[in-house]
Order: sequence, then C-alpha cells, then structure tokens
Amino acid sequence: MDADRIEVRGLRVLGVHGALPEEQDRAQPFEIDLDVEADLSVAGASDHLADTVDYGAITAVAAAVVGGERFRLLERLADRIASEVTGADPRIRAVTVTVRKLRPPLPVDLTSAGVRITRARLPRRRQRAFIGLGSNLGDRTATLRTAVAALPDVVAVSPVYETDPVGGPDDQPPFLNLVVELATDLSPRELLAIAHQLEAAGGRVRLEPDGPRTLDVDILLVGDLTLDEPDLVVPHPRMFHRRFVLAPLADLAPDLVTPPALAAAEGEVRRIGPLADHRRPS
Ligand code: GSY
Repeated sequence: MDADRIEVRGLRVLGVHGALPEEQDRAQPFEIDLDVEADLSVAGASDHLADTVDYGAITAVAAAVVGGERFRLLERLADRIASEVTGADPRIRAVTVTVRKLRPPLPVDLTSAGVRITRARLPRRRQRAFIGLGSNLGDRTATLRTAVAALPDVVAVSPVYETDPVGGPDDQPPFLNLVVELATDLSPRELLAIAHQLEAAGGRVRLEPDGPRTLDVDILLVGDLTLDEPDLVVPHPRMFHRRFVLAPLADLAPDLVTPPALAAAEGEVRRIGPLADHRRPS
C-alpha cells in the first residue's frame, strides 16, 4: 500500500538561479511540486489542521527558498527546498521536490527543464554534539547557568573561561565562555531552534554585530555531520580559530583539539573553574 502524501502542484515563484552569466542578475520563473510523505490518518479522523502538515506552511517555506536564495544548479535548489521543508515539520517522513525552470534561456524552444529529488528524513541516532556558550553583558554566570540547565541531553560541561573578545568593538567587556557536550538524537536544525530559544529566554541583547551580548549559543559540532546552509553551518566555521571555543572543547574532547591548533588559535583565555562552583549563591 502506498504511503499517505500531501501533493502541492504548480507553485510559481520568481528566483535568481542559473549557471549561465545572463542568469546571474535576472529573476526567472520557477515551478515547484512537492510530494510530502506523512501519516494523514490522525487528521483524517479529527478534521483539525493542527493534526497534519499544513500545506500552506510548507509551500511558504519552499517559496522563501526559491525567492530568497541564489544557486547555480537546480539540483542545489531542490536540495535546499527538501531540507527546509523536512525541517519545517517533524511529522514529514520524506519529500519529493520537483523544480522546473520555465522557458530556460537556451537556443531551442523548450517549455521547461527540471529535476526531481526525493529526500527521506535521516533515522534518528544518538550523536556526540558540542554547543558553545558565551556572555559578556549582565550577570554572565547566572545567564550561563540558566542556559546550561535548559539544554537537553547534557553529558558534560566544561570549566568556565574568562576570555578576551575576538572581533567586534575594541572596548567591549570580557566574555565568560564554556562548551557543553550532549549525547543527543536532535538534528542540527532542532539544536539551532533550541539555541535561539535560549538566547531569547536569556533576554538576548546585542547592541551591534559582534558586539556585547547577554547570551550567544553556537552549534559547534554534531557527530560527523556537515551542513552548509545560509543560517546554519556545521562544524561551526570559525570554531577552529577561536581559543575561547577550543580551550573548553579540549577539556571535554582532547581527541578533537590538537595542542598546535589550540596554540595557533586567536584570543587570550583564563580558566576560572567549574560553572557549578563559580560564584555559587550561598
Ligand atoms: O561567537 C560567540 C560570540 N563571540 C565571542 C565569545 O563568545 N567570546 C569571545 N572571547 N569573543 C567573542 N566574539 C564573539 S562574536
């Protein structure tokens, strides 16, 4: 028996995608079809939108990728749509994305050229993940304690380091930094959503880019996964150059940080001690 699926047909969006020079600066029409595999029986019984994957929501997600990002290849565009759509709702088991470029600029009379890909959600497996936390505004220790306590699947917390700011304005105060190790089956994107929630709950204030902030939560490593998306790159692209990341990471995972890498990294750090003991309220 075929799996349940939601079908979206003929989403038309203008986007700037193509490998030819004349395609780099002009929008062209694209047509998208989505076949989303999910269990539809709950909504079939309840008649409630909340019990199913909202096709309006996933259509908006696909349209945002086509209209908001730029790629050379239709393969990459389809892959990004699949990734964003699958990430939009945990009930989606797999998605087939069809992308057609309408009337491609070729010296032939062609209605469309396109690709179709199918991407299944990866089976969940527990992985070793590392999250970096930093604070240089307000009660830094209390902010870090609250954030660490709210993280799921924590197996170890590094010592706290006081660290000189790397980047940003010259006169910003020192950071407190630490790294947390998780044993988790959460995906990088689910971890990013948690990071954003923690930053918001920590009353994140960021006065300027790379400037002082109450709380910064970075996804450093998730097993051996690699991801390169506009808002999420794993491993974290700058982690290997920053001593405020490598020093606490080396405490938890000496297998991942070589002494030369630590020595070559940027920024001075001073080890303060365990978060639990650091200025523990009496
Ligand atoms: O990427 C984290 C925010 N951040 C930090 C930080 O946490 N610690 C130090 N020492 N410098 C930083 N520069 C930035 S940006």
